[in-house]
Amino acid sequence: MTKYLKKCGIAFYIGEIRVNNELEFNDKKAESIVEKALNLNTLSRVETEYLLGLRDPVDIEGVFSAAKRIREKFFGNKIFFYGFIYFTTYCRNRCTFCFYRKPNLKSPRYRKTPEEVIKIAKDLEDSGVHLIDLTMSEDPLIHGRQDFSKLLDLLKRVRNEVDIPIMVSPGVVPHKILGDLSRAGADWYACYQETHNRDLFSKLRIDQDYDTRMRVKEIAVKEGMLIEEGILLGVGESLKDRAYSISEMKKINAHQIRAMSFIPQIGTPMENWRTPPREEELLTIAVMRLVHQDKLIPASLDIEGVAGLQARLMAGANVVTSIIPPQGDLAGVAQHDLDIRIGKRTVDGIKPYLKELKLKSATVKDYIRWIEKYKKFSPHKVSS
Ligand code: SAM
Ligand code: MD0
Ligand code: SF4
Repeated sequence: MTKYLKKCGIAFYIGEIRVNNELEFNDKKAESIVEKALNLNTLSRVETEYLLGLRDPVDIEGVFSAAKRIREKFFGNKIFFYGFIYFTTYCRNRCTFCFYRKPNLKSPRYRKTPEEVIKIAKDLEDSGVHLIDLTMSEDPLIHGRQDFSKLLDLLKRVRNEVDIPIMVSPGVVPHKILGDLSRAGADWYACYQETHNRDLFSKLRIDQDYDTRMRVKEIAVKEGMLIEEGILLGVGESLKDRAYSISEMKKINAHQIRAMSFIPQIGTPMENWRTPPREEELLTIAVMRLVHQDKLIPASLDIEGVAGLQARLMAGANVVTSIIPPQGDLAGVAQHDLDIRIGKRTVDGIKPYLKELKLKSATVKDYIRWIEKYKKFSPHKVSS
């Protein structure tokens, strides 16, 4: 990534794009749309698509600068960190983009014991993360048998052992289980649609139902959890599709929204696809910030590792996700081993990159305050 992000005085270069605090535009229409967002007005889908289509580095730089200003307005210079625990990689599904799809013999398969997960969660908490993300593939031992007791027991045990919020990313679960997850201590339910184009969805998430995957997020909110929604970039979607997704995320009131570049995976039907230009992910993050101003937007370490972190933060992201301890023998999703073994996907590994941008870690209290503002009911108490 240093190939396209070079530090140079106070400005940064991403490809040809200079990132600083100037709000300069060649395109007057883009400028007026960005001003509308800076004045806290909601952008239409057409305006969102217009910004996503910008290609002049000067205009893109202007959008990044505006996104950074908006992040500062709502979050100051504080960034949140998420620890990632992918605790079972066995999956019953066949998503075409995913390394862990059932028929793939090339992906590492493992199931971590509850004791292993608890140890990793505690270590992550000690290292300074603000949240533990318990992620699983749709493991046939759980989803296949529709027996979620293992997941609920694990969640309860982790809840008892750590004092920071918890996200679960278990795939689609029955509605009744969402209430159980909430009561067992899950603050967040993450479930990414990948796209809001139904035709494309059916090509990506083979034999899965679009409406079921949307509805489960609605129920999760009713059950008191915050929700994360996300899209993949470079999987055959148009700019219109991306803009539509950004508006659908607003419609469901997602509290955290993400865009991740598709990374081709060996042994899958999409292994020969190209990964999209990174500039597109950065512009999508920035436009998401303009539209979803006060929400959480990840800079995932799972796409380019630490090398891609600063560019995503400069585009307006405010959460570093996919922090993985080196000792746990754990995998990432899109980059199953990038930077993990060498200990760079850790809180200590990323802090210097934040410091260079004059950003810093939020406190756990800051984070809990944020989620309490949006949660219907919360077990977390912040004194003072
Ligand atoms: N199995 C659960 C599910 O599908 O909802 C949760 C984990 S799933 C592995 C998490 C997310 O990783 C997917 O929703 C997708 O957005 C992302 N992902 C998977 N494969 C990817 C790839 N090749 N490139 C980029 N992102 C990917
Ligand atoms: C990430 N690999 O944050 C993780 C994952 C699941 N909730 C998150 C996609 O990039
Ligand atoms: Fe399984 Fe999730 Fe991968 Fe789909 S994205 S194959 S559900 S792990």
